[in-house]
Amino acid sequence: CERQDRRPSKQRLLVVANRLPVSAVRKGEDSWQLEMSVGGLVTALLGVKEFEARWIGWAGVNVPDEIGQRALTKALAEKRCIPVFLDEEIVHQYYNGYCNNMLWPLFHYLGLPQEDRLATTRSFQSQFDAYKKANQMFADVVNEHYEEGDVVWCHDYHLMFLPKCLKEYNSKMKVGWFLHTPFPSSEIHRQLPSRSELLRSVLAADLVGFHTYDYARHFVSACTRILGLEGTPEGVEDQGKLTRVAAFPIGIDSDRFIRALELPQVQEHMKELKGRFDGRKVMLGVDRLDMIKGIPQKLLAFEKFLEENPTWRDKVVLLQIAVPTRTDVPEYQKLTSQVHEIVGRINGRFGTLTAVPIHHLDRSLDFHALCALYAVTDVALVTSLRDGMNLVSYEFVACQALKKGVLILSEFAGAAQSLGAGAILVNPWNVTEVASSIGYALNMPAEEREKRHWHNFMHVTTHTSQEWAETFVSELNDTIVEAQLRTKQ
Ligand code: ADQ
Repeated sequence: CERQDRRPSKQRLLVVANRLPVSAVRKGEDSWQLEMSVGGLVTALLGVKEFEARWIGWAGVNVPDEIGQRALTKALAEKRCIPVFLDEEIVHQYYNGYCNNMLWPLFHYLGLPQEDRLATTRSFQSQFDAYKKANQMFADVVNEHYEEGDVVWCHDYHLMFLPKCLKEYNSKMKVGWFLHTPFPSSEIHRQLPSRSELLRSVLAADLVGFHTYDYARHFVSACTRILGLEGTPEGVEDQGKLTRVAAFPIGIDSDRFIRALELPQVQEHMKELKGRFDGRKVMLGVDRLDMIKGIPQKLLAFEKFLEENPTWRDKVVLLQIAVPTRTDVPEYQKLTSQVHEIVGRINGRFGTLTAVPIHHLDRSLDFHALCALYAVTDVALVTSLRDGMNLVSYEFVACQALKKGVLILSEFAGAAQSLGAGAILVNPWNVTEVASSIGYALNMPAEEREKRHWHNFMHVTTHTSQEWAETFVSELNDTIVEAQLRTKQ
């Protein structure tokens, strides 16, 4: 019994991300309903089981009153979540403005905001001020809950200012920062008016991580070209302080998907889907409805394929599941209308009284329905214009042990570097190339499909989200020990 008490407890991990993994819906003055959110970060961090993890983030709602805040804090505590309360004005300027209108498009090579460039340039300073203020509010909450020895893991482009704020509170805090989007070429990053301040704030972290070696290299060259600092094989050095920079490719909890395929409710879904699409090959797209995912480009390629291959018209169906995101942003509303218009046109051109070539759903699917869909799919189409990694491609591979379907994957997704040998890589901007890849995938001999599938399956099942999180945190611990040794020398 005594021995059990002395057993080392799990290391405490404070995961700080803009959004908590749950969304809160108010049901009364002091009652809240919590729902799991959909997204890559949530999927990845579900795998963090080796640590005693707590999440710190915004719950996605404005809670101006104290009664509501107290009740929500209590409800979230049961899920090991700690809220940061942001008011509407801050959310508008920091989240909708600086994060989603400025950093998100820029980091995905879509340039500075398209709509009214001058107005955006004018509002830049107030948005950046709100960004810094919001990051400071996150830092305040982290500081309040921090205990000595904790590891603080900051996530994504929303929180680039956070490492600096945290180190100002406590220079001994172990701080890591990980970017889930691409980090663009330094030539793109240098367009940002706040380019230097952001880089310096990130460099306050002990360890900085990216999905791919290319993104890490872009970051280091932004630091050398814009800040004039020295890049070393380990990272970036500034006046004797080294910030480690490295690639940590994310993965999924592949066992969770593989196990789910055995569940009766998933088998039931699969049976229904097989019956519904009997005699037709199933193609699948699962994306958030975001411009980076290249959904219109995917649809145009499918249209071209149907145009050029009349014999396939009643033998193939494309199921496109698109979860709406950022629905209050005009550019996203425009994207939704554009997608609906293309789907309508294609179904009008190639549909019959009994069947349409595209089934498009504007909503998320529950986990079991998603697994069943992945499992019955013959060809998955991931055509992101840019994507930090893309976990949908991993999830599809994990569910394909029986079918050994084909993955068509954008060369601009980080996943192209890990699944490139098994997938058919395409340039999503080249509609002709994607259309002919669809034909190639649908006609691929079983032997080639099997070979490609096993290559990817091996990768997906050995490079999991759990391994990703453990590697990042142990690297962060090691980095700190090495830094302490260097100071002593
Ligand atoms: P996302 O842009 O959200 O993530 P992705 O990596 O593909 O993209 O993850 C999406 C997640 O949401 C997947 O787990 C998927 O199952 C789920 N999802 C998407 N559409 C869904 C739907 N209609 N119904 C149900 N579930 C759905 C960001 C970056 C990525 C990076 C991840 C993780 O943009 O490049 O891979 O973070 O770092």
